[in-house]
Amino acid sequence: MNLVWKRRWGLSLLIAASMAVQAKDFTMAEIHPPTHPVVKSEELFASRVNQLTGGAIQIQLKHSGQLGNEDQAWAGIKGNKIEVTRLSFATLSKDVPAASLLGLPYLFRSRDHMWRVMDGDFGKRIVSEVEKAGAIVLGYYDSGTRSFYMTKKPIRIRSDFTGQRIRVMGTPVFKDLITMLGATPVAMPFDKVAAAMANGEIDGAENNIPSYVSSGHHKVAPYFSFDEHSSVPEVLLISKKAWDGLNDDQKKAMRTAADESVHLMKKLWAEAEARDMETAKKAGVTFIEKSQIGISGIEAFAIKVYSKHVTNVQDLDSVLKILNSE
Ligand code: GTR
Repeated sequence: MNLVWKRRWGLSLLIAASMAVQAKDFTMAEIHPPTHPVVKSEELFASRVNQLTGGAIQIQLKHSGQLGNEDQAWAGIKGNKIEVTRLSFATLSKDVPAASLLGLPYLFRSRDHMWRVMDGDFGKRIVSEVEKAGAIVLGYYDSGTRSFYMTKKPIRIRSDFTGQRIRVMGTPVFKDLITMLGATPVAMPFDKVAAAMANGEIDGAENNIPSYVSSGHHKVAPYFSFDEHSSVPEVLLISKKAWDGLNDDQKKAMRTAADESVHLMKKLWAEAEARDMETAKKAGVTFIEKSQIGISGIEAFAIKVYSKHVTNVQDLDSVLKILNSE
């Protein structure tokens, strides 16, 4: 080998070595299975990050709860065991005060209202509180509205809650909502709910349509009442430590990939809701439309949680602004 070739060879070895040093392997946790629309959106996110960073960042998506439930994923982010995840804001409510407000019943009048709020000042408050808790918000995913579904009889009026045991996410707002409605809240991780409904430990739960169907809950709880009591968006996060280790181009690539993924999710979400409603109907689910439900009676009890959970001036200001915003 002559000197010029030796130099070129040495240089390419150096470049390869430095790329190997810089390549980052990130792990991403997700509880949902591939049949849930969010997993397809996350796959796009991971592949676009890989493409846009020229392979310098590889994201291994661990779906179907391979890494545990959402509380464990959030603990993994804070403890720097994993780098990326998607969570319900309910999971963040202990560490992110603004997140618990998002669980307040009947807070948003429509999905468009919710998106405007998340894209406005309240969204900025969330971003800064999440950062203080140890993570960077990359985007918000659509997750529709949550409604009640029961194993033996439908919810139509407020008194239908009496004596029922209803699963909730482990956050105070959701627990208190069930208590205010006259039922007993039972907090448990999402992956335990189908079995608990099948063995009678609980009488029902609440969720959006794609989660209701992809988890198989529709097979054991065939009475779905569209009361749409809450609309909690979900969040795509990266740990602060992982974020701080990225250069500016990589950060930009992450944001672009997240935007594309959020955009795809909006489209997939609408498709999944329509498709999963059909699947549920074919499986024998009875849907109770909003017009067949005594919503105002239910709402009157549900909103009692506001006085318990909106207790400081900042939260009161945020909630009033949300309620009064277009
Ligand atoms: C789903 C949501 C999850 C989790 C789950 C639950 O709709 O996507 O993040 O919040 O509900 O009820 O635990």
